Amino acid sequence: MSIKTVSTQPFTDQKPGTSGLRKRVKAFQQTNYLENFVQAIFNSLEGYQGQTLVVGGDGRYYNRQAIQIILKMSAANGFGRVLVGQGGILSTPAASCVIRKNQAFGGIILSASHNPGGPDNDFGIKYNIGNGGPAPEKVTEAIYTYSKEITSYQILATEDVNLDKLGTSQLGSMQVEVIDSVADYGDLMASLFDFDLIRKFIASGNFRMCIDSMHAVTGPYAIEIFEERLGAPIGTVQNGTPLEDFGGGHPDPNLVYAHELVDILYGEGAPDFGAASDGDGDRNMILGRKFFVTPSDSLAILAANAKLVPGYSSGLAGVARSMPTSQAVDKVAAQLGMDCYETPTGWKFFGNLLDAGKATLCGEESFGTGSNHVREKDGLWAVLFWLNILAVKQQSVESIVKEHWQSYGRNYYSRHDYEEVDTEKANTLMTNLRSLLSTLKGKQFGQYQVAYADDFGYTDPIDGSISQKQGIRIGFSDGSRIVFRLSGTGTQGATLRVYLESYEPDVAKQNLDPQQALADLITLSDEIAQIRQMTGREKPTVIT
Ligand code: VG1
Ligand code: CO
Repeated sequence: MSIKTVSTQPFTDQKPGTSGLRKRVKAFQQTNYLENFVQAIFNSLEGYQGQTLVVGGDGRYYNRQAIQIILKMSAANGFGRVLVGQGGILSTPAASCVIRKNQAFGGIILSASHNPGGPDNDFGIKYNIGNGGPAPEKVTEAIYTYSKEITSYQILATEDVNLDKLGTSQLGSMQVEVIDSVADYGDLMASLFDFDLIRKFIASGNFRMCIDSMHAVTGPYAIEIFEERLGAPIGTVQNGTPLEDFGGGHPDPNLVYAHELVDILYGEGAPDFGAASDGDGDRNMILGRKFFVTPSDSLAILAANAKLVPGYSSGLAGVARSMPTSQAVDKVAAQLGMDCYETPTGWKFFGNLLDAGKATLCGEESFGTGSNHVREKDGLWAVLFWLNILAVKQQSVESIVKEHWQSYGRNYYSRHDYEEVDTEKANTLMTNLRSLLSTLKGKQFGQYQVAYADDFGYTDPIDGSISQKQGIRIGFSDGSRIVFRLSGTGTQGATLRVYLESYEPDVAKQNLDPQQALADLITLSDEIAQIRQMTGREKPTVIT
């Protein structure tokens, strides 16, 4: 077994986005493309010789090949040990859990999350640091810099590792340990939630649920946790076998892509509770019988009820949400007298707040919720949190949400996505908006008066790092908002996201369809940003 030094040339497009580097599989299959990026990660790190690295992915097409390359490169670059999930499988939150539990130096997660998989679709890779969370911007920038200067990489010339057999083997002077993908994560969940109570609740027969893993990574996790540990009937988890192309589906848990689950929860004899997760298991969608819980409301409701859950019974240090996420959780924080932080989009911005003990729960409008138990958002954790609350309160999902609105008011919320828009047009739309900002304050549009208009900038309260241009916000005097930003996870053209929010304290007016409640703001967003004209689109591709 010898270490080979292979000469290579840089690619210019290896800049990590909101959550790592995401490209078409075909891009990753170019000679040296993956190798360059992995070497750029290693080149950006210091002090990892002899240390432990965690590697795993969401099981999509190219996962196994990529893992073999990463293992051989880790050995050649001097890591002491790699922990890899069996079959190459580790959900994003489970990888975070394994990094933390084993005090690993860091981890490499292979996923393009909610993007479709298969030979003609997407693949992704990201680096997580020793706290288990996504690398902060200063690390991703260093990786990008190294990727532009790279001239060679190191790899061990050796056979592939058997990823399916649990146990330890030797790769040069590095140990490879194939670990159970679910065990550590399952134990962590059991330590946070009242599994006995949830088991009794499920066994009572008064409660039925359905979990959709969308043929993505959470299948084995959900089967072990819900069916084996909590005793839910076999078949509670549907689409529970991870497939390389997710069965041809789009593993994004929202009302559009998780339609199979939606049809069940809105159909005849619907169960009481439904949930779905995304490709890599960090997102969740929560449904009651004929009832959808918006992710922003879900975060607020978890925060308001945290004391009912053993892992959070002593209260929360604070909460944090990404800027475009609705302000529902702010209301809870104000009432409970805790701090609420507003960060840019992407989980990497929560890491410092969690490490410093300033926030306990965090969330994003994009179906992501999590806590200080790991450093990633966590889909099944959110499902278990809901189950724990339901088991304690013995109420329906709908009545819990409606009671919440009665106490705190309702934040009507919706996101409109315009996918695969021409990149130049999308950039022009944003530039035009930016140049309007200084003229908007105080302007009246129908019933709405602009209270502020800016491009969101964030200064991390812990390390002082600054992130600019994180989304354009237009806030109105009645508390409603429109936010515009371009996606940092797409792989084709640009995706414009328009986030709309209004606040309704009057219980009598809390039962509108959000699209209806937000209709004026939707019209206004087009008037201000000229969306239809600039994108050439009559309507959004996806509304969540
Ligand atoms: C999207 C979401 C963001 C989320 C990110 C990664 O990013 O809006 O909230 O953190 O995906 O989620 P963007 O830049 O496309 O808006 V995941 O589940 O891909 O790891
Ligand atoms: Co994800």
